[in-house]
Amino acid sequence: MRWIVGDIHGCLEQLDRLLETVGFRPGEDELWSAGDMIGRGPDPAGVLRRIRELGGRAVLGNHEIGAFMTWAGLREKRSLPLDPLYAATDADDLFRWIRDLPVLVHLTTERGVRDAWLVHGGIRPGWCDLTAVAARLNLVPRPLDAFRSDELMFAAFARCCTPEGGYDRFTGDPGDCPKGTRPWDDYYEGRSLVVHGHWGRRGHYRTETVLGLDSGCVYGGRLTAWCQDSDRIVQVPGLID
Ligand SMILES: [Mn+2]
Repeated sequence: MRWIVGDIHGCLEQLDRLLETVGFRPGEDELWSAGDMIGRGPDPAGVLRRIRELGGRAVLGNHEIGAFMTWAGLREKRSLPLDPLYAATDADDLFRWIRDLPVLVHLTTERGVRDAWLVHGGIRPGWCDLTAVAARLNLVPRPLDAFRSDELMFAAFARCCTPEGGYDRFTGDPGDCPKGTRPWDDYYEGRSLVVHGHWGRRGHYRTETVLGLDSGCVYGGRLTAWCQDSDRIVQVPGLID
């Protein structure tokens, strides 16, 4: 079974509870994170280690990008909850792993269930050939300046946008998008399912072609996972202050 987990944000206990709830079998089942494994929550290093020890993978979220830029000396430190990660004895190893994570991934399957594209933020208007976009975004090794490319930033940061792909740091409800912008998925015309995180205020939702997995775990909402094989959603309670 392939499980895709929404924004974890350092909530290791909730991740472990979710894995236990779905009966995750290491070595047999496959684990993906929709990005923002870290940031805001209590145990960023623990979450990264857990995902790696289970052979899991992830797409880059904006919090991984920010943390990496800080670690690489390209940005000032902004987030105290990430201090334990920067101080971890295996920080170099964890950040090397983050650096080369993909941004846009086609999760194909031979089991007769629906293919899906996984991205943290969204699909930019005008991206028709997602395979070509993914080839541009998923560079290994990723050059440092690639972290600032317009395409990578959109994929990891956007919520509402203009028809031309302009966006700002809006974090509110989809119905309150700034003037001239709409949720990015309003412009999405592909037929493949897109699975994404990043929009905690929107919560878990699903349309014919889009599946949102960020249900605000770190804000006391829920941690949500989708099983691609069985098309099943499982949720566990989020962080309680
Ligand atoms: Mn995010």
